[in-house]
Amino acid sequence: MSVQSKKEQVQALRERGFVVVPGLVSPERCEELKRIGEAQLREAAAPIEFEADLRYPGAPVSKEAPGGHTVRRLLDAYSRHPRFREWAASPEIAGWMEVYFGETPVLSRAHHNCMMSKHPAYGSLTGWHRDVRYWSFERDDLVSVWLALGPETVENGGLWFVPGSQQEAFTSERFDASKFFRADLPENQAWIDRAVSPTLQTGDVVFFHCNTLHSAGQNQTDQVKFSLVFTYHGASNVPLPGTRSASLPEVSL
Ligand SMILES: O=C(O)CCC(=O)C(=O)O
Repeated sequence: MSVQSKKEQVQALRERGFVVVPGLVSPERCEELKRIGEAQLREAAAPIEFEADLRYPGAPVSKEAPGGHTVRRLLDAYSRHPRFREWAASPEIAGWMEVYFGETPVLSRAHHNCMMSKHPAYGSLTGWHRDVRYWSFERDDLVSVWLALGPETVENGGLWFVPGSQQEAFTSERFDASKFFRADLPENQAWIDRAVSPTLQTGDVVFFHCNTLHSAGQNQTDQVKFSLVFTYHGASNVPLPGTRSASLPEVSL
């Protein structure tokens, strides 16, 4: 398979709503990032989002229930460790985002900005959604970068994406009260039927648009899955004042 140029990758993202760039990060660097994540998981270093906070299907019903302290996200990865920060603001990511946005890229610390951990027991599944559902910017044009720190497959709860869904103007009735895309509607099911789950190897990166419908299953293996995830927007697309999106200082690349 021929290697796509950055411009081709950006074009693929525009057309399909996501693009996988294989082997962008070396196995050694991934191993180091994963080890930091494992250590921080052991220390349960705050800020943390627990599975029991969200209670998606498969999650413990409360922090007091068995598995109640299963971590879903080590939050504010940017501030957690210099190695996380280096990746988030690395020249390869800054360069990629500049090609996409055509202006100075900015890292949002209010969204994603986390080490995702999906645990074999008590790790939940995430229904169909658009990330932008709770985000507030002048324009719905943000891109997230998902770095796989180990293999990601359907078995261990890898991501599913609906190609082309980022361009569709779905009305609000197509989503439930929590803004999940309703799988019970036949017209939605027709979209969901097109979903694909790209298998990721260690060091592969998925770039995906904030409007792309995606979901992920539970982890059916016996290993915790780690992924480092950051979100970017163009400098002119500012977070709306007073919203959660504007709640943390941003990082201009
Ligand atoms: O890994 C998962 O369960 C899905 C994560 C996701 O889609 C999200 O955080 O927006």
